[in-house]
Amino acid sequence: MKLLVTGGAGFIGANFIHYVLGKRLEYAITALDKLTYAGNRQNLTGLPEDRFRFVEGDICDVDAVNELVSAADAIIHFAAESHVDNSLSGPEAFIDTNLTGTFRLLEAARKYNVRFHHVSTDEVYGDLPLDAPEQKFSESTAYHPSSPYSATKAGSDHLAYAWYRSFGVPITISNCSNNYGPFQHVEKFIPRAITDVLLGEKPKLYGQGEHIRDWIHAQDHADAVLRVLEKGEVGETYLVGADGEKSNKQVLESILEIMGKPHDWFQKVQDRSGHDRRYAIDASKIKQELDWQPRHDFQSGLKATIEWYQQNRHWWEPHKSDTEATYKKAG
Ligand code: NAD
Ligand code: TDX
Repeated sequence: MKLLVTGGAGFIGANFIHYVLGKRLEYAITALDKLTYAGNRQNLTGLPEDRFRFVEGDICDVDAVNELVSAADAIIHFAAESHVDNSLSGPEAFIDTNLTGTFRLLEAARKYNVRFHHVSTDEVYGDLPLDAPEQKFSESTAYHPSSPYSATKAGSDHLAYAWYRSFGVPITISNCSNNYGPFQHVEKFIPRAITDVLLGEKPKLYGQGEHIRDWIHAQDHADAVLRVLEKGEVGETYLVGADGEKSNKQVLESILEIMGKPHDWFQKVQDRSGHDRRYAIDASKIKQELDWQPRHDFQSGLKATIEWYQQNRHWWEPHKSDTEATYKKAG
């Protein structure tokens, strides 16, 4: 099985490649990645040379995409501009990569009749109220994205489905909740907070910290994507989550406790514009139909993630000051 993995040098793409090459000895992977600020070639070291190849390139580049897709059995499409805050300060790159890039890949999949798995997010459904814990997103929830990031991801989901219905491209889609784990860029909440504490800075909580995210370890997400690729039904969407709902304040308190700081050792900062209140996934379909289960529990996964950032300062330290400068510039 020859996979083309887009965005393989990013957080979840890299976790997926390590997971699959370790678990499936009959698989070979080519990673296509533009190496934007979010991509890091170091995420893909130590992989078997006879089964892994890295290509630096853009998913919007028709020739590069056609050449790679024609040689693949399946595309796993992770590449995206992925950070909500960046989409508020500069949405254009999100249109280019998330919409035009997905379109280019789908056209190549159509031309060469290649299986296409589209990796998406629960943010396409908008948000849920804080005071209705019984409400969760499911495959039948209406799309209602709120940020430029989630709007472009929603658009890319619609393109994938349309290429199935209109042209018969064999697609599947997965919409996952918030991931954590090794290799996550320091712009995101959990790594930003961990690395702040490691540098002796108080971590930042947006608003009052009452917003809720549904956390899943990136390796559990990787396992779900592999399951959908191998057992999923073409044309179907699968929601992926691990029943990991926590408020941002609870997450921060757990990080501070594990790192030996007082539970109120954080600073409240200006809230995100249009901040989604709560995400929560009902993952019954993938559990029942594809026999998938998450394996990591949040507390031990968080502890291991903190240890990874403690042990890999060389990986994140060069990017920390640029990231904080970007936040400062955006206000
Ligand atoms: P990331 O930002 O860490 O990685 C994205 C990767 O895509 C980077 O390596 C980057 O260089 C590459 N890339 C960007 N533009 C490209 C282009 N034009 N051509 C080729 N490569 C390009 O993102 P992530 O957190 O790993 O997310 C991966 C995917 O999973 C995204 O599609 C995202 O929407 C989705 N997702 C993420 C989460 C999460 O919690 N992080 C949750 C659900 C779904
Ligand atoms: O410093 C911070 N302080 C803070 O309170 C940062 C960076 C974030 N936050 C809050 C905002 C969110 O409520 O923490 C929560 C998580 O923020 P992010 O890590 O930016 O993630 P989120 O906006 O929820 O989106 C993530 O999950 C869904 C990924 O970035 C997306 O790619 C994915 O689709």
